[in-house]
Amino acid sequence: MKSLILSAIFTALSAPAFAVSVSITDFSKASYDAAVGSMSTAIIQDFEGTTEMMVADGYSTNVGSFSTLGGTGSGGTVNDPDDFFNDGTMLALRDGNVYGRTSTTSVLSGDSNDDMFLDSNDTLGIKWDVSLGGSMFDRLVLTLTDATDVGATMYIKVGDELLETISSYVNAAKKLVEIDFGMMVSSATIFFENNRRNDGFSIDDIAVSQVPLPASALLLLGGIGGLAGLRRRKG
Ligand SMILES: [Ca+2]
Ligand SMILES: [Ca+2]
Ligand SMILES: [Ca+2]
Ligand SMILES: [Ca+2]
Repeated sequence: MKSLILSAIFTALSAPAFAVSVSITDFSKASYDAAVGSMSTAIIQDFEGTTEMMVADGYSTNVGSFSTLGGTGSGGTVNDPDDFFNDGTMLALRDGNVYGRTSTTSVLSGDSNDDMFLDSNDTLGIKWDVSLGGSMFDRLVLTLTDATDVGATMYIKVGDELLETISSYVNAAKKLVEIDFGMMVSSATIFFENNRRNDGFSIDDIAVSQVPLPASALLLLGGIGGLAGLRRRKG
């Protein structure tokens, strides 16, 4: 009886205490603005201002770092001449139109020069270690373009939890992906995982909803400040 109760407690403790949810809808400026406009502080990464190149695993940005899920891309994406060295072993920052992948930023800004995006580069996919450098967040939005139009199935996971399986999107389909963590977190790992190589996709226009410090943390900071003041007076 006692062990039964204990195992029930352990089960309760090991089960997620919160529910992560994902929603995938068609991207438009209106749908994007509605999703991001409801964030009190949105930390943005649109890859503008970068230049075309392959990026090594752990490519670091203001919203965390990006790595390939492995597999060497060998499709036209990799083999077509472009203005940077590309052997298909890494993710790539790219511009223009790559087999249906384009920046979604130009749709939002109206500026056709906003043409950069992060490309899976025909590898098995993208792993994103989300981080705002220690700040808490509870929700995020990004655009996903040209996924699963040439036969791949994509699994979208947060940690080891499979949230969504997608397949058979049309060429160049632009989707708005919203992930709600259901609680404040300071880090999360998101996988866009293809079951095969050479069905490239891109992500762009990331917005992570930064959560303001809760009142208790502000009180704590106030306490620390108060202590420092006391020390100064003593000294
Ligand atoms: Ca190019
Ligand atoms: Ca395509
Ligand atoms: Ca962009
Ligand atoms: Ca594709």
